[in-house]
Amino acid sequence: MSTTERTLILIKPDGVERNLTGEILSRIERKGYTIVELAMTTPDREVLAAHYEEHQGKPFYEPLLEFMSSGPVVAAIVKGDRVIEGIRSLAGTTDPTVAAPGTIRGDLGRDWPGTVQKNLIHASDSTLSADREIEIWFG
Ligand code: RTP
Ligand code: MG
Repeated sequence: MSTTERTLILIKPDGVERNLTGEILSRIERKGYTIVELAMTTPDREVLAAHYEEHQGKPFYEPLLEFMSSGPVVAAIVKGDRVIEGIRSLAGTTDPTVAAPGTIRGDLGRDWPGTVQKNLIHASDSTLSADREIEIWFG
């Protein structure tokens, strides 16, 4: 049985603004995963509302959409063996303050008072979300 998967990653506006695009993509490539599509865009509300559908109504939803549309993001489709789980692991846990050292968020993420929005990277969390998110960002 093949375990090759595709996942959607976003380098969030804080990552692009801090010139960490190369560093983050490099970590993904060094792990052995392959970037198969790559785009830079400042997402509009419609794309973000679709992407963050599951979080609609939560207290952090509006600030999150505001932040995510505040500047360019890099979107990529990444391919590899068990890549969905693998990149979630590379990214580290949501809050960069407590994300494990060695992870993207743990090594590079900063503590922004009152929020964990600025955590550099998004990565799909299941095959279902990967398919859904790839469709949203790359059609
Ligand atoms: P992601 O979807 O971005 O990979 O991150 P995640 O699974 O680790 O986090 P999730 O719970 O899905 O939340 C999505 C994004 O919303 C922001 N967030 N802010 N309490 C808060 O202020 C809060 N909680 C979540 C983060 O940017 C998070 O990555
Ligand atoms: Mg999530």
